[in-house]
Amino acid sequence: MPLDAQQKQKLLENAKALLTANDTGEFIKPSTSQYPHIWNWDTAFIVIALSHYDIPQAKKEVDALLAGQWKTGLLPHILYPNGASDYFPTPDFWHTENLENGPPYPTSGLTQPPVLATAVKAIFDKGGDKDYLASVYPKLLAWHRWLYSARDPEGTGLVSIIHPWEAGTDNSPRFDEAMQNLTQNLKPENVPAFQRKDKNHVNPDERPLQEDYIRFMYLIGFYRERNWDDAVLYNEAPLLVQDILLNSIFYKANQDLLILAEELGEDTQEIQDWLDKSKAAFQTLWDEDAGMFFDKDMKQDKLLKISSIQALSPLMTNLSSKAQVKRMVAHLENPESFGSGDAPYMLPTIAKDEDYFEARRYWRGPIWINMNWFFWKALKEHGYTELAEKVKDHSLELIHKSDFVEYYDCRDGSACGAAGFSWSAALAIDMLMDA
Ligand code: 9WN
Repeated sequence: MPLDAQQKQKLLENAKALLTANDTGEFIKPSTSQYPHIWNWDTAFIVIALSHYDIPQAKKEVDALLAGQWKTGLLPHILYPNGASDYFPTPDFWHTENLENGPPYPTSGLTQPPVLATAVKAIFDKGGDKDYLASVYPKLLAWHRWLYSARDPEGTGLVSIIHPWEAGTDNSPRFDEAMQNLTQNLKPENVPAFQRKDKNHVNPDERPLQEDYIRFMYLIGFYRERNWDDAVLYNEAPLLVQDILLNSIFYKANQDLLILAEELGEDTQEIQDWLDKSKAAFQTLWDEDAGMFFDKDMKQDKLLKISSIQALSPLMTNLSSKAQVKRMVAHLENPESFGSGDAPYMLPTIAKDEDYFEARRYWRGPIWINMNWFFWKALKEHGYTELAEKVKDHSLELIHKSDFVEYYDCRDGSACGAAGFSWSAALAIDMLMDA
């Protein structure tokens, strides 16, 4: 049942209160206990919410994130401006502190989906502050340039991830095959010693498995031994995947960056070229039989055919044909896979009829509010108003029922993962305040 006006009002107040409660003074953290540092795309989602009601704070969050940018242009996935905590990996685990072209203070050496340009555009759309825009634009451009130079040096038009954490959907079955291949010959002495802390805060059945963590840490060990050198990493990375979600988000971000460049009177040719090339390259990921786009394992030159919600993420852009849009929307409506059926809530991150589906384990099935938010917006853009409203209503109902948690069980809407999760609150705010 969709929420009534009073329930929506209360939800909005609670969502704003959660962001305030998660404010450390320096930055708003992703969750009350599990994630006490800055995460890249989490901040962007928080900024989108703040752009509706607190522009100064929105700018402060953007600036806090950009303060961790590397000299190379890399905008890292985790920033530790507040030092170590009980989160693992700790700042020193990455060995990024003494790099010549590295960050101003310890950060991770990986990146995350580039939502930030879209968040900055949300700020600009509300206030039209050109001086502020001029101060952040070069940093956004530097990050986007880095994504192409470091993660697509061959000029395919699509960037590759070198660690599942860069996709933001860590243990998704989308990466199972590539992760298994990379570690076939993995020797224990090649895995840095580590102690997980994530299971102190969250039920282990809802977190990645130990074998996933061993692979995550193996990759970090591999890269830190190579001093996070971009060229070496791309050439030697044991994992190299053209990630469909990151590339869709990047395409959208470049469209937004282009609008911002025009506002500033900057030359837009470089960005336009990125968009043209990327649009053409996306078609290499389309699978006509499945009616969706798939990630590509660059090591095996092979599409990774998993029926995931991310496989439909090109919907958030205008890069697919009308026929492709129709095929993708049909998956969202299908009660057996992503639609509302025996498991009533939308949108599970892995299709319910996919062998890998696990209702409560992290990125292997549960509903994440950021994915719902992307599809709510995408469906509106493509004119599927009713379906868009349904995805929004489900998202707000889930939060009303089970609070602002990290992810939700599509069978009964129950809570999974970390409590007090900022982006669940932030994107509810955007859904509720959308004009
Ligand atoms: C590793 C902070 C982050 C999100 C990611 C989500 C999770 C971290 C973890 O939490 O990842 O980066 O420790 O599990 O997968 O998308 O940004 O909320």
